[in-house]
Amino acid sequence: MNRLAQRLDEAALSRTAIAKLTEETALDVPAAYQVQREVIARREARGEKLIGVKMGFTSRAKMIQMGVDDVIWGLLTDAMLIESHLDTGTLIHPRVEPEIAFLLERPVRSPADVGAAVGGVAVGYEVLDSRFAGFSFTLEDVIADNASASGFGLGPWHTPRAVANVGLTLEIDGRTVASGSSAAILGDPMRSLHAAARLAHAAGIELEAGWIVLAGAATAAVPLPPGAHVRVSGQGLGHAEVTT
Ligand code: OOG
Ligand code: MG
Repeated sequence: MNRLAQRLDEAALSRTAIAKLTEETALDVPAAYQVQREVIARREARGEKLIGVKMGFTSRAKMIQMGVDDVIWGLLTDAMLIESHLDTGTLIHPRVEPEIAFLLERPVRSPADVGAAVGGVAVGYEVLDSRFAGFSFTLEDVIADNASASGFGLGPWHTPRAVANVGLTLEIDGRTVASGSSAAILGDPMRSLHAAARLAHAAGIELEAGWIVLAGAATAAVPLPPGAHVRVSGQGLGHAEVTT
C-alpha cells in the first residue's frame, strides 16, 4: 500500500501522470482507502493539516462523466485551499467544477450529529487533477488518488439555510461553461453531508469543528486552462472567483 501511495504522491509532486494502479495491483475499496490515508499521511508529514473532506460522485452528471457509480470521499488539507490565483503549471490536467460547501461548527462523530453541526453554507469550486493518465480510472483507483483532489476555493459563508435547490453556474472568461441545480447532489446536498458522516463514522474519523465538507459537484467538471478567470455563482450564496 505504501508503495502505491508513494507512486501517487510522486506523480502529484512531479506533475507526471501515471498508469492506473489497478492495471498491476488488485485493489478493493477498503484497500484503496488505505492507500488514500497513506497519501494524506505523506502530505501531513510535510506539514499539511486536515481541514475537511470532499464527497465525490454525488450527482448523476459526475457519475456519468467519469463512468463510476458509487459515492466516495477524500480528505482536504490546508495546502489545497486556493485564495485568488492558481498556477495551473503546477498541475497535470486540471479541471474545475462547482460545489456546495458546509462549515461545521461542532464535531460530527455520527450521522445523528449532523443536524446541529452546520455553522455555515457557501458556494465554491473544486479543482480536480487526477494523477492518472487521461483522467481515466476505476472506482478503486480514484479512491486511492484521494478522489482526484487538488484544490478548492469558497465564496463567503452564509448562515445555515436550505440548499436543496440552489442554481449553480460556472463561468470561464465570462462564458457559462456549466450550470445546474444543487438538487442534482443526491436530491439535497445535506444528504451528501449525512453520507460524509456515515463514511467518517465507518472509518473511525471524526469530522472536526471548523472542518469544511464539499458536497460534490452538481455538473460535469470542465478543463481549467491557464490565463483564465473562473467564477462560480450560487443563487443567494454569492460567488467564488479564481484566476489561473
Ligand atoms: C473524482 C472526483 C469527484 C465530485 O465532486 O463528484 C468529485 C473525479 O471526478 O475525478 O470531486
Ligand atoms: Mg468535487
